[in-house]
Amino acid sequence: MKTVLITGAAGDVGTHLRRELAGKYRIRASDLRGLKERFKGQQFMRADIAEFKDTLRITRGVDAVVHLGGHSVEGPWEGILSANIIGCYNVFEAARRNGVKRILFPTSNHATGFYRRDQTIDHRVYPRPDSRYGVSKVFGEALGSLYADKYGMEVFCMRLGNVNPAPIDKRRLSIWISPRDLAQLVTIGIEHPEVRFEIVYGVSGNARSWYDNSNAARLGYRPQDDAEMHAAQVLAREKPGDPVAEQYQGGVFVVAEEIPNPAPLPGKAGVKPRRAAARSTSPRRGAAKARARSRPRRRR
Ligand code: 15L
Repeated sequence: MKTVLITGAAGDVGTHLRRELAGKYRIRASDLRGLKERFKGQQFMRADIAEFKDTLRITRGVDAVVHLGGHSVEGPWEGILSANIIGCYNVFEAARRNGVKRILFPTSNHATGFYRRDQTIDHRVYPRPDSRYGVSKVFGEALGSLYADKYGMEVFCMRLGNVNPAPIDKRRLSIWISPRDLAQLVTIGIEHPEVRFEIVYGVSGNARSWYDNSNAARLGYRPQDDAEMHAAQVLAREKPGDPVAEQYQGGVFVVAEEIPNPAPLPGKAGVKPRRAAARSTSPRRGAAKARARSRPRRRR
């Protein structure tokens, strides 16, 4: 049985994945925080991925890494720099030094969030991040590409939508992925013999998808779920959103400076969403500027 390290294992996505993969792999779960839910036979190692010596310790002796750890939403640059840039580099470099070939990098729909909702994009489009968080995910994809080309590592990037038992709003009807579909995609990422460097979209087989996910299909992905079965319920409770955010695949990430952290550290309250305008001295001018900034000049 393969040993798989999951970083960020205490978060929502990590917990869904550990539940789905229990018994299938020898899981080494790692996080800065303790695990709220534990599954039989899964080992826990506390680690701060911003510390290189920690990443060297947790990547020793594993067959594959699923690197979920990091800041999972838009927020202050300092946090993103340390968790998603330095932390991501540490995990790749530590894996390389420990001879771990296969890395699954859960990137995000926010790496391409500034594509419009009337566009269908595939894995070959130029990244259009919608946030500093999105930029950090593009960094991870680029780092994966470097480590594949330069060091022969096998890197599987999954641009995840929203992992949840059910879609929570209209935007998520297009980007939802069920925990069991995520587990199927992760299993392909661990097992497929021909992974060198791949980008796929981590979404279920949603009728409203914005993605041409043929690269995932080529590798054998056959999603079992479709958000459409929840559509009537979701749309019935949908409230009108920000008109700018509504145009783009990334939604509120295209206008917000901070998004509440869905999984704040213990003792730290999640931040309230903050619009770009909140940083300006003149709220009205700030709002106009933020809107102008959030409108891309070109359409790809
Ligand atoms: C993400 O990349 C985040 O990690 C997750 O918390 C959700 O906000 C998701 O995107 C989304 O777009 O719904």
